[in-house]
Amino acid sequence: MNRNLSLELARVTEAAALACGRWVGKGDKISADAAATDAMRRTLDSIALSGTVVIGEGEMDEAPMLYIGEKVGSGSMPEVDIAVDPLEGTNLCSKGINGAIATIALAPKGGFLHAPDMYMEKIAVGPSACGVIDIDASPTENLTNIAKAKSCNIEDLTVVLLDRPRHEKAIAEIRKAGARIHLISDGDVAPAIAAAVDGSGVDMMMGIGGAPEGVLAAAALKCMGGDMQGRLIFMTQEEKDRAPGMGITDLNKVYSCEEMAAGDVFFAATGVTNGDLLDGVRYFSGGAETHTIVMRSKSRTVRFIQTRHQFEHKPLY
Ligand code: VTB
Repeated sequence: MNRNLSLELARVTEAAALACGRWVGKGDKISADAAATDAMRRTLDSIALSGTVVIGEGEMDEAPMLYIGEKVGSGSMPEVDIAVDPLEGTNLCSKGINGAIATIALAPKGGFLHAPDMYMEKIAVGPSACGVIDIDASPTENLTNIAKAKSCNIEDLTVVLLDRPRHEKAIAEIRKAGARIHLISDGDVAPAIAAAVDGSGVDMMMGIGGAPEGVLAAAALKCMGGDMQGRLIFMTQEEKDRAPGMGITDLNKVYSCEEMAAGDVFFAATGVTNGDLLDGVRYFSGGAETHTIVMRSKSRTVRFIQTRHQFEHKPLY
């Protein structure tokens, strides 16, 4: 694949972030999401690729754009699968809370695990703890192994979890083990990636969140040499019945990064609100500044891009 795709993807997430950036704190998550989705969809069509959305805004009948199966891009080669979350953390954006991002990942055809509209149990760390996590081990065991791998004490580690009753037991155990905790109200993709960035202050992200978000995080961690394991959670009989159609026979299977995002993977995310990983959109007279991370698994190059946008020269805004 053409390495220039990385920078093209940065344009896509920048456009989405700039569009929903106007909705930060306005209390309207639907309009914020629609603005991000529309901008992402339009920018994608200017890129030389033939893409199929495999992780998107929902099924065809429930999402007007970027729905699963939608074809995007200019129609020329390469043929790729696309995973998007134009606004990951719609609540965060509508309330102006830290941690909202616009994100996209791209893989060769068939590269992404298809996991629409369901939950996933996840554990994610950076390169310095690669190979020492086990989703079936207790939080204490994982923290002990991560601390050993990072040559630090458990007390030095910070774990990010979604603040949900389903995580009460894990939270209690992590506290007992001595690690620091950062509870978030939404948006577990950015902290999973932050775990792979030295100095971000995040060492591990764990817990149950969205499966599509899990696949996006896996794509990013693969590009950074981090580690992640995911297990789909089948909550209802209907979800279990859907599994064979998704090509899933073992409902308890633990997926590695590679199994969730295979092949030459590209990833980009732009901050909408500030966060551990990225700064949010900042406006100035006549324009705005965005902060983006863009990377590719083949080269493992991780770029942080600070971009100044001049609206006078960008008819879209
Ligand atoms: C999860 C998480 C996402 O929404 O999907 C969450 O992965 C929904 O969880 O990052 P609940 O059903 O427990 O509310 C996000 O936080 C935002 O899309």
